[in-house]
Amino acid sequence: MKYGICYCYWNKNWEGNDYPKYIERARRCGFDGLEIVFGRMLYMEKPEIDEILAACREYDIELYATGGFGKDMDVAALDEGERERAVEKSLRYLEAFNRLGIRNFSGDNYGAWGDFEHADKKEQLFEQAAKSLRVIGRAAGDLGVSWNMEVVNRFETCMLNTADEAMKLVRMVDDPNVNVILDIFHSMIEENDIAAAIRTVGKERLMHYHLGSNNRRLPQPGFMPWEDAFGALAGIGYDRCLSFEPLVWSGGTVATVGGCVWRDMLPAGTDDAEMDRMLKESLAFVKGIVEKKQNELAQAH
Ligand SMILES: [Mn+2]
Repeated sequence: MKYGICYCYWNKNWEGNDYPKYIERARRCGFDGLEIVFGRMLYMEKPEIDEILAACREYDIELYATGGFGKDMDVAALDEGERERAVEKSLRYLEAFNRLGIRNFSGDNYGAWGDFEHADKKEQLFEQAAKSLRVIGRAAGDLGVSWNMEVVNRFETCMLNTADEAMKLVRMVDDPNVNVILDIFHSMIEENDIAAAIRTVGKERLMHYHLGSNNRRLPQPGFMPWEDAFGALAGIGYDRCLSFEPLVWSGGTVATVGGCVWRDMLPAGTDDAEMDRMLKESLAFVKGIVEKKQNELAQAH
């Protein structure tokens, strides 16, 4: 299993221009990957790209892209002109991912995030998205990128709220490079059974998995069904990335653009050292359950 951490754990804004520092910090905290938002990637100049690539090599960190598309990238747009422009921009992002050595893009990348204008035309949105994702999937395949559609809760999309809905769109697109990411925070809100959702997607299509507590703090003991989730992941033989996506900062774009963090989620006076200590503690907690579930499965066979 690989473990990833999102840049926004340490930053109140989704994006920055200091990724090498966090590539090193992710490794120091015991992670194998750093997840960063796709936005700026299209506009990065070569010196910055080179520094990021060098840091990834030095610290043996894999970079993952994540994020939600706005109205300007609505690949499910009912208007054909809008949809085609969104596809064209998506293809340019694939080139940007390739320049950064990114092979995995996960998020609300199948329509416009938080847009419910045409929620009553869900069938049409699916048709439009499938049309776009067939083109995107072919290009992703040429570059070896997996385009992973994130199942998110009802307050963020009207399209993919459950694993069943994601698999419906996967089948409509029918491309090996258009896949699924599940996020335990969203699953907790929408699924009847978190383990069944993992099995519905299955090993072949589940390309990434986001972790957070019920209030999007770090994974920690509490009432999240960690054992169910990690047992099901072991059961399908999932060995890709478990990526931590804590949204804990108020006062920046994480809070105001999608994350809805309206109160302090961190203990008062938390400094850099404490942030890293909490992160390492959380990683040890997750690894402990993952390994326990893998061992239980091995003994059952
Ligand atoms: Mn997520």
